[in-house]
Amino acid sequence: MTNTELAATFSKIADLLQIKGEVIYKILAYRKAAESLTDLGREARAVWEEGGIPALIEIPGVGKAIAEKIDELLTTGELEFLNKLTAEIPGTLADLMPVPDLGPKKIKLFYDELDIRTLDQLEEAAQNGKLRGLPGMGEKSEAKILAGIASLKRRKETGDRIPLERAWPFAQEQLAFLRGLPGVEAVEAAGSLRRMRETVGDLDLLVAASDSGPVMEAFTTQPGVARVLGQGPTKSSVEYTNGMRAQVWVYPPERYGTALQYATGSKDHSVKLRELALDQGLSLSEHALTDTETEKEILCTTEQEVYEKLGLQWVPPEMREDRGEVALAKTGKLPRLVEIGDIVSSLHNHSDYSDGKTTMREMAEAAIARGIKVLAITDHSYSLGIVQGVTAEDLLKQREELDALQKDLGSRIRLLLGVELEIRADGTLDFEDDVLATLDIVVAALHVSLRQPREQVTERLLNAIRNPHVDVIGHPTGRQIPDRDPADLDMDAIFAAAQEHDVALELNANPRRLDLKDIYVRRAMEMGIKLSINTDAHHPDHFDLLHFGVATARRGWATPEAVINCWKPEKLLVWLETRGG
Ligand code: DGT
Ligand code: CA
Repeated sequence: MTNTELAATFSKIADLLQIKGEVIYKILAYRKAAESLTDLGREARAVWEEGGIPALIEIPGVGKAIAEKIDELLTTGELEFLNKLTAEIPGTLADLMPVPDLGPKKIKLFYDELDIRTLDQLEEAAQNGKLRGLPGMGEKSEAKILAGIASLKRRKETGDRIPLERAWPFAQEQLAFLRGLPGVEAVEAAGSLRRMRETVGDLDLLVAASDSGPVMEAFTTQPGVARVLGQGPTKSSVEYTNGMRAQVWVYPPERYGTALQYATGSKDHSVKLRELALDQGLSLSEHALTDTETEKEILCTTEQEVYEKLGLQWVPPEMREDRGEVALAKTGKLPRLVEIGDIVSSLHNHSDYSDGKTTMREMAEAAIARGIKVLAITDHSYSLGIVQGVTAEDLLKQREELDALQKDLGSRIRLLLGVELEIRADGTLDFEDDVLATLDIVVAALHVSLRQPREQVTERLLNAIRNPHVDVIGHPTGRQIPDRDPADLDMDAIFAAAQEHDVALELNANPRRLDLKDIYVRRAMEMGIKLSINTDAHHPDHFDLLHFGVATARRGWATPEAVINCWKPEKLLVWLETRGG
């Protein structure tokens, strides 16, 4: 059982307990455990295999009761507790929980009175006017439930959470729209988008304006809004026709700092801040810091002031996930995170020698225009059937062309010839060592047979890591957001091998990949493993995706020292050379 499956089990338990009417703290414990398992940088199974129940209890959000349940699930694949629960109430009722405007009490009522167990049954009953006769229900609430089901279906089409790849550009449009409204003094994305999570539930848009009314009016009536979920003086929510949702928060400029801090979250990060504030006799809210004795308000125009008043370093939004950042900010010891301006090398790119859209020259010129100092061209090797990949012979020709291009471009950029080396289904590599030895850089990657059993797919990657010519492992887990799951890799083994052989792991900046993901970046940092942030550009425009990779790296607390793309070119070249490939 994977962490995702364990988390899904605990979420389901939480939903069912809530429908049953269980006390809230029990429900929250299951939810917290589900969240924590989802965010865990390693498989709970590995933790359990190493140290059993006591080791599981060390996982944040996992207490003794939950640890015992994980133990049972991992041992038997089943959970007696859940079996008993679903004997009392149907497990499918949990599927109704995400319907907007429908709570656990109503779900229970419909089940008790009308034996409604599934979403389809609920929709049919509402369409046929069967709900309106029940206590507390009427035509209006029935229509609301139908609208809720329609909205859920719309959201199912877009996926439950919106990939950053879609949310980010759309948010930029919305920010531009808000910025253009009269009376608006500042606009910023907040919420999970500002923290640059790989998916977002909804957009949070923060506006500084003295008069909120006209902003709210313009926001909720703009074209593209399918329905208004709520409208108030400080906060309004809408659902767009594209299925996304957004809330806009409008605060007067003098309260913008506290509002931005609040709306950015994460909730858990802010809870820590509020505890700290209380220790200092202050209460922190979205409106102000308030002295709890005198009730005097301290207004903060900027977010920096909020952190400063609490005696903290300003915490970069990407770190605000309650993963230890508040304690570090207190002692002034936050790491200096990698920034986009630190990156001088781009080490995984394609040209028309494989599936890239342009020539090496066009890629080089686009790279120069973006201030890149070292550009590696790493076309796919031949066995990847879907693209026309390079053979050993092609590489000779490519080298000649690249040499000529280098002469032409002179010191404006340093060009490297590499390859994105296919790790075949049987674990062998596309080129023999003598061919690899002629290349400046080798990025090895999996593209085929990602669904092999764990041992087999892990062994393929380990074999590549052990090859002395391989410098970087490209998009290590092979996942794609939202619909391609990562290969079932033993990440403990991958990290250990990367550390031992000093191979860099890629953080592929394409927002569809973001692979390694944040929690794995964090582990790589802890283990002293080098990271390589690359856009995997197949077109000059793709260089502009770099910021997604940098943000994900920052979510994993990556420092410029750990990212080989930030190194001085001389240092990078020496590292590549001494690695033998
Ligand atoms: P999402 O939309 O699910 O990707 O995640 P967020 O983090 O954007 O969360 P969302 O949209 O529910 O709420 C936006 C922000 O509002 C969140 O980051 C922090 C703040 N917030 C929401 N609920 C609470 C709360 O109960 N307590 C505190 N302190 N802040 C909250
Ligand atoms: Ca949000």
